[in-house]
Amino acid sequence: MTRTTLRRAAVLGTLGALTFSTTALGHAEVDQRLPKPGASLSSGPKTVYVSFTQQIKSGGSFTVTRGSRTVLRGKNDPRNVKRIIGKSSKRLAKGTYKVTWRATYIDGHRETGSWTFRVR
Ligand SMILES: [Cu+2]
Repeated sequence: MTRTTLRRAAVLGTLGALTFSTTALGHAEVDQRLPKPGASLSSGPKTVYVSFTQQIKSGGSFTVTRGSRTVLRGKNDPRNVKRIIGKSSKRLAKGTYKVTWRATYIDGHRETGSWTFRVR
């Protein structure tokens, strides 16, 4: 490969990266979380969810943990392509909870995140 070819390849590579990052097609952001991060609730929730600004792929999940115990699991909401949801048959008891989610956006990027809330 000549020097010119290498330079041209580098320029094309940069242009490709710029085009991709400005388009950012399918890269979602967290939209809403229930309960809200840092919430202190007098009554335990039955439903926990995290929603995104765009559709996410199947295979999204979360765990809700209290100490070392997983008390609830969430998965893609069959009724909302932007949401991971978990429903408990009973209200969550008093305690501090951590929700840890993972999702794959339609551009293929995998993301994880977490938040906490409390039932007092
Ligand atoms: Cu992305």
